[in-house]
Amino acid sequence: MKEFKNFINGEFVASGKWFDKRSPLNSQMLGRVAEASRADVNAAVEAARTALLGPWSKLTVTERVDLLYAVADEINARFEDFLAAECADTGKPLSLAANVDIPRGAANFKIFADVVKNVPTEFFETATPDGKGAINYGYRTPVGVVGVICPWNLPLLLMTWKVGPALACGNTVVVKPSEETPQTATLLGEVMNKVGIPKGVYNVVHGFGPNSAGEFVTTHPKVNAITFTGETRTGEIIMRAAATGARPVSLEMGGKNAAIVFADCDFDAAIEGTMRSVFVNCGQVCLGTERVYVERPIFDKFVAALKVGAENLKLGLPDDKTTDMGPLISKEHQAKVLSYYQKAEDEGATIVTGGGVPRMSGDLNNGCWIQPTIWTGLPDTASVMKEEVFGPCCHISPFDSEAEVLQRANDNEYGLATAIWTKDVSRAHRVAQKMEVGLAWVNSWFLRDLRTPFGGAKQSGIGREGGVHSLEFYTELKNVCIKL
Ligand code: NAD
Ligand code: 6OD
Repeated sequence: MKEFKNFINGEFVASGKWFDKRSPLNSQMLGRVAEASRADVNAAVEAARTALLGPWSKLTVTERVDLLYAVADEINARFEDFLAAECADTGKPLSLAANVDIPRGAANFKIFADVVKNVPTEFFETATPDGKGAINYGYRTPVGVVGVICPWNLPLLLMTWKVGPALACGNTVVVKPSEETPQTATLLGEVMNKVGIPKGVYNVVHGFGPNSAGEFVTTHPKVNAITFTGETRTGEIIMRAAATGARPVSLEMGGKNAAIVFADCDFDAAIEGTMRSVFVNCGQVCLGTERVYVERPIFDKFVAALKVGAENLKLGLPDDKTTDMGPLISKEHQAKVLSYYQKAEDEGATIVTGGGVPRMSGDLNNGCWIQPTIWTGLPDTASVMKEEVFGPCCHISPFDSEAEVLQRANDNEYGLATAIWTKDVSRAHRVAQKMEVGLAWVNSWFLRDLRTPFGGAKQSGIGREGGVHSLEFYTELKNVCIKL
């Protein structure tokens, strides 16, 4: 039986309590995971603090960024190991993880190494009454030990999206991966040791949220800042924990994203993009579309085309090259998504396709499979129009005017992302600017440039990460004023 241990001060450790990690494909045991005790978390924070003040702080910026480049190169050298671990934990297709999760896991170290190496701070000359003047310059220092709390949907990508900039800025980290996806964060410990990252700079503690590693990390007084990705309700709890000690938080949280498809769009591109934004990763992407608004003249044609696309998706094993979609992450999440499928039906939806659990072969029937699902006919007040499902499903509604669709699309407590499909450039800008979101894509979806600000509006998040914006969270910016 495989064992996934905590990684504390450069050592793989377990203190006695274990929990099971099962495959989402068939619920078979994949291995057991060491649950970090409070003492383990204390040890991880202590190791991080010692490294922060010790060897990590002694490196020059060039030495530090060279090490982060080596981390990225070593992830790429062990590409197949990371790929196998990520697909085993999540059940996602190899083709997806090989193109998105693992390359981005490596790139997240390089981009932030480059930012830290190349981005200057500010400088001002100030006039003084004696005529001699003063100069001011900005000087960045690390915030300290950063607690990194991660979700399960893109485990390596989302964890390194935070660990990359944190380390580049000279911080040390204590990472709490999702209990559903322990493997790639653990494997990264081997990479850190191999390339010579000093002990204690990168620590991993496994476990759950309340009364477990998540709570122990976020309430620890020597964790100086907390960066979190996950559900909005969890983010609220973490924000409350961070209030003790007035510690900064960066929160990347849930969404209920709308796509807006105008009649003048490139129809095939809009269908291709919406297929991805609804169904990729089995709908488990925070940026994913769950509400589709289509201008009335092309509504019927759009619904028919998306139905064909959804019905052609092949559900299957990660290593089958013809697989388009894997299972949901867990039985618990499958039950949650199915409860929304039931609510949609109870609230009067027309089920265009899907709506249940597919028949699989053999022991796959014990897995967390779900049918790609499309609804029409619901009012904007229905549960699946308001609440995040986080599954491979969407509702499609017709609209008649730009003003109407803007009002309806914005009428939601979340504000993460949107995708706007139109050939009218002026309208594209107008609508993108009026959407109450952190990320607006026009004629595309999830097209990423890692130098750009990433984050959510309203209940989808607090703060922006990406490029220079990450420096705002992962450093203290000090002003040094020198009287000449
Ligand atoms: P989750 O909130 O259930 O869990 C996220 C992490 O928080 C896990 O590691 C969990 O163990 C930990 N946790 C739970 N309770 C905690 C507590 N009380 N104290 C400390 N830690 C705690 O989220 P999830 O189910 O893993 O992920 C899915 C959610 O994440 C969706 O809502 C999705 O939209 C969101 N998400 C957002 C983004 C973004 O960039 N905005 C990206 C990916 C996922
Ligand atoms: O691309 C990214 O940097 C990012 N944070 C993606 C988030 C996807 C959510 O599931």
